[in-house]
Amino acid sequence: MVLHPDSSTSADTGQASGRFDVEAMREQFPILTVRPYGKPLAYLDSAATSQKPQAVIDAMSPFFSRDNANVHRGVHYLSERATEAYEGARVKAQGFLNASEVEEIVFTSGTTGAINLVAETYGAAHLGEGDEVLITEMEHHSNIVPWQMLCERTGAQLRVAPISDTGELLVDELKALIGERTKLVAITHVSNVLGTVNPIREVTEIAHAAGARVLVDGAQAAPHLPIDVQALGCDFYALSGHKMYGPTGIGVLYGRRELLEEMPPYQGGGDMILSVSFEKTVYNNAPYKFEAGTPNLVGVVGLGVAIDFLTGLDREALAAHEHDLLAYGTEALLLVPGLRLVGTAPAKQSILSFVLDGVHPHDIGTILDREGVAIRTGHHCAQPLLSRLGLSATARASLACYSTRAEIDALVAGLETVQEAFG
Ligand code: C6P
Repeated sequence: MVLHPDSSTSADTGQASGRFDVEAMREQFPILTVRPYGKPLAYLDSAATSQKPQAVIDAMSPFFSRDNANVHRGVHYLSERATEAYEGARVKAQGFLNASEVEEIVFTSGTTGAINLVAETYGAAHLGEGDEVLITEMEHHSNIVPWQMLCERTGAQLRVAPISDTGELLVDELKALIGERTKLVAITHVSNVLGTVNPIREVTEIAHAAGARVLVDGAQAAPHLPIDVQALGCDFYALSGHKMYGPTGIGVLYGRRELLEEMPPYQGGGDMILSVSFEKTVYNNAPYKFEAGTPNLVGVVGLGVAIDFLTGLDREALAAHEHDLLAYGTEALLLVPGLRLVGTAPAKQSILSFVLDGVHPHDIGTILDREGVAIRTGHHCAQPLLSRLGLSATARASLACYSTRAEIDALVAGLETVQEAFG
C-alpha cells in the first residue's frame, strides 16, 4: 500500500520546512545501504540504538592511530592530546545540555550508568526510612530498578505517578503524590514506548516547591529535542551516546554543581582521588570524583563528534522532519485494519508503538524482518507500563533524522504481508 501519491519518490523526505534534505542525511549513514535478504533496509529501531554517521565512525579509529594515551596521568605529548580530546568533549556536552559549568558534566557508561550513580550516591546520602522516591508509570526499567534497590537498602518508599490511557502523565495526580517525604522525582523526558513528551519544567517546579530534587531520564529526548537543563530546571539529567548517533558504552550525567560537590563518590579507584594513604583518602572534585578508573576515552571522543553532528543540524528543520514523519506514520498505521496505536498523547516524539488484532508482536517483528523492516517488539524494558496498559508486548517503530516516508510505507506494506500470513 502506498499511502500518498508522492510517498515513494525523492520528494518523500518529509521536508515540512523545505530545508531538510533527508537523502543527503542518509548518505552520511553508511549502514543504511545494507540490504537485508536482498531488500532495502527500513531501519525503524532507532530508539533501541541509532545508526552512526560517517563522521562518528571516522573519528574513532584515528584516535587510536594518532592520539591514544591515558588521560589526566601523563606529562607526555600523547597523554596531553588525549586529555585535550577528552576534556574537549566535556565542553561539547556542557554546550549540548546548556549546563552552566563544565564541572557539571560527568561521563558515565550511559543513561543506566548515570541513574545508578545518582541512586547510589545522592540517593544513599539523602534517603532514609520513610522517605519517598516518586517515579511515573511510563518509566524504563533503568529508571525503576535502581530506585527499588535504593529503597530496599534505605527503607525508603517508591511511589508511582499514574498516566492516562492515552499515555499522558496525570500531572495533578503527580502533584498530589509529592509531599514533604518526597526526596526525589525521577521521570523520563520522552517515553521509549509511548513517545510521550513529559512537561519537565512543570514537574520540576512542582517538585522544587515541595523541596524534592528532580532527575530526568533523557535517553529518548537527547536525539530529538534541544535540551536546556537550566530552562528545564532539573537537578540531574541522564543520556546515552548510542541513542544520539554516538557510540555505545558512553553517556552523560548532568548534575547541579552544588549537588555533585556534596555527593559521596560512586566507585573508588584511580583519578577520583586527590591523595591516598592507608589511613585516609581525599577525594577529587566533581566531576572526576565520579569517574574512577581509565574512562572510555574513544567513546567520549565519538560522543563529542556525535554532539557536533547533532548541533550542526538545523534543529528546527530536523524537528519539522521528525514531526512530519510521525504524523505520516500515525495516519498510515491507523488505516491498517485491526491495528491499535499505543500512546497517543498530543505531545509525542518519534515513536509508533502498536498492537495488531490476533498477531503477537514477535510474529509481526519476525515477518517484517524478512521484508527488510527492522522494528523492536516486546516489553521494551518497561514491563510495569505494559501491565498498566493491559499488554505484555507491543511492536514499536521508531524514527530518527535519517528516517523516510518510504520506510513507513515499507512498514505498512509489511503489515499487509503479516495479515496475509495470519489470514
Ligand atoms: N531504551 C529501547 O529500545 P541505556 O541502555 O543505558 O543506553 O539506556 C537505557 C534507557 C533508559 N531510559 C529510556 C527511556 C530508554 O529508552 C533506555 C533504553 C532502549 O527502548 C533499549 S531497552
